[in-house]
Amino acid sequence: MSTLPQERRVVTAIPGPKSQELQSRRTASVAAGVGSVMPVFAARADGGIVEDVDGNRFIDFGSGIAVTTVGASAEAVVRRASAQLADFTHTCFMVTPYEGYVEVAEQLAELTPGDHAKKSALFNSGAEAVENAVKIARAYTKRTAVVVFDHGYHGRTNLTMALTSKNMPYKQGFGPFAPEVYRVPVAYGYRWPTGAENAGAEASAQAIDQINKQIGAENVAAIIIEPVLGEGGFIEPAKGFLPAIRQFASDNGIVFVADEIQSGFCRTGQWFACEDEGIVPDLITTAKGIAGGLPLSAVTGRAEIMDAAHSGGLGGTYGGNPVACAGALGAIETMRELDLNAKAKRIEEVMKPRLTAMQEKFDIIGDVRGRGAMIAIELVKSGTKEPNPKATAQIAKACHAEGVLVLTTGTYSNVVRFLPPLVIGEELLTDGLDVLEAAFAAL
Ligand code: PLZ
Repeated sequence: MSTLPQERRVVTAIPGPKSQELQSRRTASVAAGVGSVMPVFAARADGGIVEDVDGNRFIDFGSGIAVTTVGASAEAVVRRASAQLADFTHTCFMVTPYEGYVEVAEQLAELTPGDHAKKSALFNSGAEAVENAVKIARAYTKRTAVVVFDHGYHGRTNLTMALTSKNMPYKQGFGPFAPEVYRVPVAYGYRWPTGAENAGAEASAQAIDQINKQIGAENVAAIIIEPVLGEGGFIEPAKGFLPAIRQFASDNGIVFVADEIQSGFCRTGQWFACEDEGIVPDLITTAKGIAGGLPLSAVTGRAEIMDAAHSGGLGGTYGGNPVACAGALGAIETMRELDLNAKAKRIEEVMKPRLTAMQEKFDIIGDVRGRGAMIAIELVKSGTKEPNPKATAQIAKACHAEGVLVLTTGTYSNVVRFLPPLVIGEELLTDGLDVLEAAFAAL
């Protein structure tokens, strides 16, 4: 860890003068389509703190959208990536391979669920991993259809926009989208019409019925699901839903793909979130937390499926870049050494009771959910389940002004999500929750 003090500190208005100056340069030179949650510019980040150019220190409840699980300047990541930078930055794995790529594939085989033979292919972004999972599943099954779920998010490229459910801001005006993508219901317990206790059985039956009736199971190459739906609002599919869908895929020769890009690598207190219901996916997509902030993603899965794509059919200039691979090996080393799965569970133990107590006090908190360090509250209008995106934006803004970096999410933009780095100190967690509670009290 660097020397960045682990304490919240607000010394200017938010944004401060230096950030404002950078913001005007940004507005003149950066495309308007690229947004930012907060108009403050980062100077340093480490542990549970992001420091801006004006010297404000924010408690990090976002981890750069679930990426800096080990912190944003973890010692092992910096050490290994720096050493690799000095040796060589790039050769292209498709030209002259290098050991780091192979080592990451070996680690993925060991850490992902299931003890079958596994292989991996590495890429740069989450969306690219998901696209490649589809390519591999199609090559293996010689089928074309892909099934995804309500509230699912899989990326911003053309195929992954098609896989993503929410129109604004991800898809509006950017079509036409890739064909042969079909969307079916997911067991969103809090909003399931007949109640959370029925959601698992009813939603899986509906999803399977739609696949059979509208697509034909024999035409489906892949079913892709996030074991905890991230951008959809931290929806944990109700109990029984994932096993039923997994079983249906097995029974029909469909490749079951777990998109663990947001939920993977210790985030939920397991190496992968699908372990909680004993799910063993055929393919798993990972990114984000895998490499301590460096751009890396992977598709890992059953060797016979992974080998179905012909030689030369998968790749890309930068896929599995050596510096990113070194970062991944450093991040995985840190996760093991600091037992970050246990840390994630501890974060849940600290956050959930506080949030549940807030729910009792503030009736606009309709639901508290998630596990490990992937926790969220869903905001509604008092006495209803009507989404409350306005209060959600107000709460986030109030937290930002007090030095707590929170993110929002959800199909209805009414969810405040908490994704702290797993190395965050407990005092910062508690301080951040105090600020959140004060924001609700002031609303
Ligand atoms: N699959 C499950 O969560 C990325 C997106 C933020 P990329 N989620 C954050 C935004 O607004 O762009 C994500 C994910 C799941 C795929 C992706 C895509 O990963 O690395 O952003 O391409």
